[in-house]
Amino acid sequence: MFKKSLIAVAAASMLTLTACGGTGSAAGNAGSDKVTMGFAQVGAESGWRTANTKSVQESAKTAGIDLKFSDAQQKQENQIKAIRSYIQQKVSVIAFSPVVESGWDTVLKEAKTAKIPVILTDRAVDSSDKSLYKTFIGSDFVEEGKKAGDWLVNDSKSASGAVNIVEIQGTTGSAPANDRKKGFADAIQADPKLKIIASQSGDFTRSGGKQVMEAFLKNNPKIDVVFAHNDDEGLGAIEAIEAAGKVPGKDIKIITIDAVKDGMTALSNGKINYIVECSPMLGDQLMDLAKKVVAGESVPERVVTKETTFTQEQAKQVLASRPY
Ligand code: GZL
Repeated sequence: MFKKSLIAVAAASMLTLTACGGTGSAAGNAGSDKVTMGFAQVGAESGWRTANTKSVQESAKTAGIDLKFSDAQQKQENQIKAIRSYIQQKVSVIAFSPVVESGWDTVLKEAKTAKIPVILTDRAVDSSDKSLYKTFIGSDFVEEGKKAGDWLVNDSKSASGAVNIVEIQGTTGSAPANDRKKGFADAIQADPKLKIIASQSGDFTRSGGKQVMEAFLKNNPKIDVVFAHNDDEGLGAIEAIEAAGKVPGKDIKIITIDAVKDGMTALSNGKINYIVECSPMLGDQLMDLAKKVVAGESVPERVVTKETTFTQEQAKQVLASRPY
């Protein structure tokens, strides 16, 4: 009798703990067919990230997936903590955008041991063990950097002397920063006039882009082009260029990546010269992949998002209809 009541109390306290912890449905995932997803987001550093978060949250609702969401303020240790908490909560599936490429094997092995599948979204990890995640959905960042470089090679054809480029990189160690840098550097090798004279991280933020550009302007008398790894850094660079009495888009050309509303507005106003799109609208595909993974269906190892590029003329035509 005593043993039975002890078990009953233990079970009740478990449910109470779960319920009052507000960290998930009392049933957790055991026994219910509702899919619960733990999503560990990078942060809220850019317009792209805001649009991506909105896409994930709205798509989860539409898909009937119970979403647990965390914002890591761009700190890897916070993402790892969030993933560990999702493992404790026994979610059906974990999805996250790794803020940097390295340092994930330990926590991903913990998820694997707990038999919780993981989906990488937006950014990749450099782990050699592909069994640690089911699939990676996101852009081809090398291709994005190449598109930016190819445009500059074409735009600089008629330039007579050296074309001095300054590069405002994304978050140090992140897949988009590493790969966009590589794609751009490879592409501009086509023309020896094109030289990267300075390169520094602006951490994908507008304030970071402004600070880095202020330093570039102070230390480099002749800057012809800014290659910023995202729109927000480019918009910060515009502030610094204007404060220095120069005309962005004319005295100093600007190429960015993302194509969020503020970037496209600057492009249509002639302050940015070219934008390579990087779509944040990954929510629907992510939820579809999550349901398949939880159901044990096979999914492709890699899902590359489709995206395009915009000139100033094209931005003017599409700006009003842009969803983000
Ligand atoms: C790219 C994404 C990058 C964006 C930035 O997929 O990870 O992070 O280009 C964002 O705007 O901060």
